[in-house]
Amino acid sequence: MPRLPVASDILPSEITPESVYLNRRQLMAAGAGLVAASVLPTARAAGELAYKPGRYNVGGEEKNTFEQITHYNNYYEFGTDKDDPARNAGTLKTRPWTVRVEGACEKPQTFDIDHLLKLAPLEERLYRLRCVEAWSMVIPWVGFSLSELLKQVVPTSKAKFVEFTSLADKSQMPGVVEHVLDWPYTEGLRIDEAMHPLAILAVGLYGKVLPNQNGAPIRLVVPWKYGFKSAKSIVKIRLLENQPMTAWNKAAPQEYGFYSNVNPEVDHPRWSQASERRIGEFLRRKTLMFNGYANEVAGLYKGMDLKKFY
Ligand SMILES: Nc1nc2c(c(=O)[nH]1)N[C@H]1C(S)=C(S)[C@@H](COP(=O)(O)O)O[C@H]1N2
Ligand SMILES: [Mo]
Repeated sequence: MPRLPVASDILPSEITPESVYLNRRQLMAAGAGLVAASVLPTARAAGELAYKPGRYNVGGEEKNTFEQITHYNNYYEFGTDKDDPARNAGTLKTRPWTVRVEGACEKPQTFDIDHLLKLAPLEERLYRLRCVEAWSMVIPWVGFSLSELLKQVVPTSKAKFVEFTSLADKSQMPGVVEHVLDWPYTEGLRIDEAMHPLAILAVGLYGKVLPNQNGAPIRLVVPWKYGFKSAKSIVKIRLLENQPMTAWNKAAPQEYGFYSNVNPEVDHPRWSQASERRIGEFLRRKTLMFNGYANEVAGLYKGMDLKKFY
């Protein structure tokens, strides 16, 4: 199995030239019939994103296929079966779309999604996603660090936590009429977790615009935490002084804590977290502390009892 490239393996000549970012504008103009393919020799097909290879890629592990990543999903707003989101998420309207960022900050703002796409150069990040249900995947996301967005609103010293809210619209999301969760889906991070460069806002995968079932048009990805922390189809981000409740915390407080760091030593009350099934594989893998990102993030939890703060 070939080792996957990491940032240090990448030659400067392989990095997508700045001019290619212009293609994002082309992508957006595509709907308006304004595609000027002749302007750029490197024109991409509609729906493709311009990005550069990113940092923190996992090495030595095979990517899951596009088919697996887009047909084995958790997105309860579209149903609770793994194949429901692929079947039902076609009704999600991803334009126009805005993300409101407010709370303990100097410059609260409402960002249009097309503005967000230009906020920072898009990077591809090959990350493990470990679901709390003890399965995992390796996914090539395209996105940018969440910190890039948070910096725009200038958090104040009162900003200790960040809350993320997903869209909850019955007219587009058939699952929202079911009382599986207290809608809208919300999640939270401590501010230092949110500012960590590993935490990204993803807008694509496999070089393409994010499929609806994966949380289009913009979703959080926090690779050292269980998958449910990575809220999809985000419409609001709030900076808070106090730790927020989260949708899973409300639904089952004894099972889902605020931190939800991947930890093979702390079992879920109903099953073990020591190993996981990589989708597409037969043998189970050992679950890694912080999902394999301990070198990068363990320092955030120095001195904390991770059994207590699960
Ligand atoms: N809004 C929303 N976000 C969500 C979920 C959800 O049901 N609704 N499921 C979570 C869970 S449990 C996981 S494992 C990941 C799955 O992401 P993927 O389907 O893109 O692999 O999304 C997370 N984000
Ligand atoms: Mo999950």
